[in-house]
Amino acid sequence: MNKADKIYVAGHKGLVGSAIVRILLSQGFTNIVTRTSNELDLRNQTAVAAFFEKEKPQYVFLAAAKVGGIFANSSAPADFIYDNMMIAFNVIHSAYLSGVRKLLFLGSSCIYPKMAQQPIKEEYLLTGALESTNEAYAIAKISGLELCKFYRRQYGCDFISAMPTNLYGINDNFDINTSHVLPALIRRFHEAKISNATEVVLWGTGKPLREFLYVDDLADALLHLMLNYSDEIHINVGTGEDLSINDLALVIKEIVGFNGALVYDNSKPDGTPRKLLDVSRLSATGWRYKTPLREGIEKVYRWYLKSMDANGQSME
Ligand code: GFB
Repeated sequence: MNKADKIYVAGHKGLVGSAIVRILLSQGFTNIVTRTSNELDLRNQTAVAAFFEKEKPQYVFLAAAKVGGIFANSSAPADFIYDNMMIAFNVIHSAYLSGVRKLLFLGSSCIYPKMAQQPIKEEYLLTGALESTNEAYAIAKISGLELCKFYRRQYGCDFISAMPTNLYGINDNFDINTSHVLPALIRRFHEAKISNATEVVLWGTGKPLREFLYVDDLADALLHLMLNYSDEIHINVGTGEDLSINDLALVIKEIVGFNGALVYDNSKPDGTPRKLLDVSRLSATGWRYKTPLREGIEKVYRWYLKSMDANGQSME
């Protein structure tokens, strides 16, 4: 990939897409094409085909998706399967038709079988029942991964897939209902601190284990894979370490400076008990994550304090 090659980052305003743009700019890639969802609805096949025909990008990072935490996924499954299936199929097919040199598609660790052996190897995909709370999202993402594989097999497309673990970072979604756990807890503990609340309510039991990768480390891995990896099977991207939701909450509680109690609302789902990725395939290519969890959370909280208003909305 040359510095002047045209690179389309689909989903450039999101957590992952904005991190990909940051690293491309920092590495001197100057020809980056982006479109907001108002400018280009990736669910619209005709509009996507016309965009690719006109722009003819040489490389594509497909980071656009409808994403959300366990509550968002379980409350809007039809939207999650339809939007993510249409985005994946439209972009991947148009990339093939317009002769894109290389495309990177993003899965997610939550699409592995709910009770997969831990740590999860890439080969475990499609070997067991899915986690019910995000089955819709998982089927759409699995379809995207398989599409990349079959377009490589039949048409020789250099389309690769990465499988990131749970992500966090600046420019995340902090909405109390639709966000993932880490940003949700930053907001909950912050609001509890400034309102002198005596307790913070968390969902589930706090027992599930989760692995968290700082989003700029993910972006570094994705660029590394775009430059160095070309094969059918997807690649896990994570830290190889996990912790319980309760332990995560205690770290965030301390960083934010909240001194009240933690209370668990067992009426809310725990989701899958564990989804630790086996990252040995990625490690074998020479990549390793850089940002320790505590350092990453401190970075996000500093960003949150200067960037978010009282309603958890970005002021940028
Ligand atoms: O991050 P999260 O929503 O998604 O939930 P998953 C992780 C764990 O944190 C669950 C608990 O056990 C939640 O019950 N939790 C505790 C909370 N308090 C909260 C809270 O205030 N908000 C949230 N959101 N969780 C997602 C998939 O699963 O993983 C998505 O549903 C996506 O499709 C994502 O792939 C990466 O890690 O359980």
